[in-house]
Amino acid sequence: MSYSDAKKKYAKIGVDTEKVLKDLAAIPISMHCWQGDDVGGFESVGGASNGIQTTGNYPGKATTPDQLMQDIDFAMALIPGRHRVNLHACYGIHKDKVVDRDKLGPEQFKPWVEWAKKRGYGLDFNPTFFSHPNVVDGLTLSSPDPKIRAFWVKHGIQCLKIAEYFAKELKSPCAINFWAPDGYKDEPSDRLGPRQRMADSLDRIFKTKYDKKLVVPTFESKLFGIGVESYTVGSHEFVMGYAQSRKILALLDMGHFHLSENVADKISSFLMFFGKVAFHISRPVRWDSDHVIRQNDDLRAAAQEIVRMGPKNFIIALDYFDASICRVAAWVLGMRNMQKELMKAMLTPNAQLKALQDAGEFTSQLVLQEEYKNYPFEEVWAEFCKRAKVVADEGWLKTVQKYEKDVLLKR
Ligand code: RNT
Ligand code: ZN
Repeated sequence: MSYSDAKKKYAKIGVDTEKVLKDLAAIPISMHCWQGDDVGGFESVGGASNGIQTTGNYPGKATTPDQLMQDIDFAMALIPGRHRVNLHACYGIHKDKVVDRDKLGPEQFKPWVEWAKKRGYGLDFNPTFFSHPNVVDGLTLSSPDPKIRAFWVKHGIQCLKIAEYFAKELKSPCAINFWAPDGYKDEPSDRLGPRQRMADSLDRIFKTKYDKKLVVPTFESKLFGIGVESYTVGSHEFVMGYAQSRKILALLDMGHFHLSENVADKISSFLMFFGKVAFHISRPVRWDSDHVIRQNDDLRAAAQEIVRMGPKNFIIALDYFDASICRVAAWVLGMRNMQKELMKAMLTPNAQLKALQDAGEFTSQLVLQEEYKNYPFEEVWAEFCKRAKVVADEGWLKTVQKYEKDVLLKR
């Protein structure tokens, strides 16, 4: 079947494929720099710790800023559309001495901004509340030690400044996501105190002046972590309550809920009460394992909700890190999978299905939901890639494998 045949078939069910091609091209996805080096960053050679865990030892990872930028560029060239890059504070670029987290500023991120400007990427940001000796007894913003809290508060404040710098320089609002690993391995005797301290620390951070049009803070919840099995300070309820009352956005990470929970179902409620939804698209396998996202039912359901409620109301960021496979391939596959699921959702006559739901026509709804899954998506995807001048099929893997042989394995 050709694209024009597919276009006709979709037109019969009221779907305008040309509009889909245009709309999908306008959805930026924030690609996480940390898939490139197992959340290592450039401060020490120690790797990720304090609630972040990667598994695998695949060769070729980026160990310098130039390598990481080069790998991101390589991946982006195989992904249709224009996208954003999501940086973490631990990816600051330091001259001779590493500047500690409480003193970071635009200076350490200048090369990233220059690079992003040249390439046309927007930048998003994250303070790094892990992989640092000031994570004491697993706590940062909620530590009972005021000095530890002060250190992390200062870090948060500096990060807001960096986010504002990104947004101003690149003329594009910067989403800055706050996630802290704070929690306890075993049952605490005081569940309230750490939460009060975390709320107070965050209040001190957000008291800083920042341009609310340019800097968009989001706050991410989590159910548990390895070594933090019994209690997380930033639980779902805590984050919802804090974000709602302070008028910032809450962020949903697909790996941060009980595995039987339907994360997609949460989106409509978030949208109603926050106006916008921030997302970490991830794939938990038995736990918050951060596997590369697949075209599975969870991703499909999330993409459907995003499309039904209008992609403009979402901040879509990827968050996974697999160190057991080629890291560049992991980026390309995940980004394309996200786009494919968004496209599938856009190619669905959502208004028609909604009307069937409202009319109580559940048989037709079920049958059509299933039958539409087999419409010629592939041709529309191929057309999308053709117009974006990237390979539509698995041919991109060979390109990555050549890059791996010529560049990655020589590191
Ligand atoms: C951790 C959170 C958090 C991190 C990144 C690196 O469980 O998902 O978003 O993955 O900040
Ligand atoms: Zn996350």
